[in-house]
Amino acid sequence: MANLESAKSILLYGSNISYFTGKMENYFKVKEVAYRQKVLAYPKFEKTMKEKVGIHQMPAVELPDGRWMTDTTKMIQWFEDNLPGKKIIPEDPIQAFFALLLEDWADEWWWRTAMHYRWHYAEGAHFASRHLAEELLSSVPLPIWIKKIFLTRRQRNGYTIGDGITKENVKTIEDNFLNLLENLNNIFEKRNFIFGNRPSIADIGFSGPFFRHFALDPVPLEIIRQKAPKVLNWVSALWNARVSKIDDDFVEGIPDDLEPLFAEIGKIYLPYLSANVEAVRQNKIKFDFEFGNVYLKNARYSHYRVWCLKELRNRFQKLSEKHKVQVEILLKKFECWEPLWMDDSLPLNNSQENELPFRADTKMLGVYE
Ligand SMILES: N[C@@H](CCC(=O)N[C@@H](CS)C(=O)NCC(=O)O)C(=O)O
Repeated sequence: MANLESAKSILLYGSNISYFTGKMENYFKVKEVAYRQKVLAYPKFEKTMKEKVGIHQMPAVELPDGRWMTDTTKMIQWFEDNLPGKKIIPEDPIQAFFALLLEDWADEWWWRTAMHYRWHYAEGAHFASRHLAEELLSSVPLPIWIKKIFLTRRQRNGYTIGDGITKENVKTIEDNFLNLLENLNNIFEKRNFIFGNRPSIADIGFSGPFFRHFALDPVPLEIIRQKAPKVLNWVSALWNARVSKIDDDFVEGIPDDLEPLFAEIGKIYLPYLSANVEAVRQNKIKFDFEFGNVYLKNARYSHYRVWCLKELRNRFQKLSEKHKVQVEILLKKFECWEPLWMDDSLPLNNSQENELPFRADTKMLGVYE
């Protein structure tokens, strides 16, 4: 077990409105890990991160012993292994498998939608670009209005219109979000968190898109207030939850009301991961994707998400034979089984991401590297 007891606190480097920094903060809060959030202005932050972990992205964590870490998924797994106390990854291997699948979906699929609501609408773009200009670009000697224009263009070209969203498909992206709200609201009408009255890694995963984006940015926040108020309760409940003080256990098995979420993963997310595999294999930086009601035009490829798919498969492979049978039955029921195994081999780079969370090989999307 790593020595985390130290007079020096854990440092969390990242913006106060960042998706993955918000996810890490929710994890630290729920587990009562003392941390100090710190902002290193650009370009210093980028340079330091590349030196320390190989790539630049938010957040980074600096441990009391001076080691730096990156990637919320692998950092949380590392902390779960190294922190005493109650775990947020369920002990039941079947639940753990599905909770981690939800985390992956929350991290990778909902990013584009979150960026869309923030940067497409003027209210979101004004608020976020001003915040980031003052928070991250304080040492750049330019007027704030130029920094705002630069940031808005950077985010749109990288993550919204530059990642598959067009005038024609914008409605489908927003409908997909409304559908998620309905499904989540339905769950939180019955219990506080996704797997019971106790938070799990699935809730922490969803704090990424919700805590610093959907429940903060003006346009999606108003939609949630009107259409899914229980989801707003859940955002605050998670931020205020302390696992050490919760006696409730997770519910048994996989609750029926999670089925619509897994059906979406089978219908859209896993086929999307597969289309991404093909794009990476062919070295196509941009690719089109169409499935059900959702289509993307010139979505950005991602080497990282090929690795995400490998991680999902590895988790299945590591299950005992008995649990494999049960998980396979459920994956088939949710129509996730076939798309999970669609591609025979995965185009991964040699030992890609093997050193996470202390060293990373690729950013989440192939842009601004
Ligand atoms: N897989 C990573 C993703 C981290 C990530 O992509 N963070 C965003 C900000 S929330 C970022 O730093 N993007 C890099 C950029 O915009 O250049 C994790 O889980 O931490």
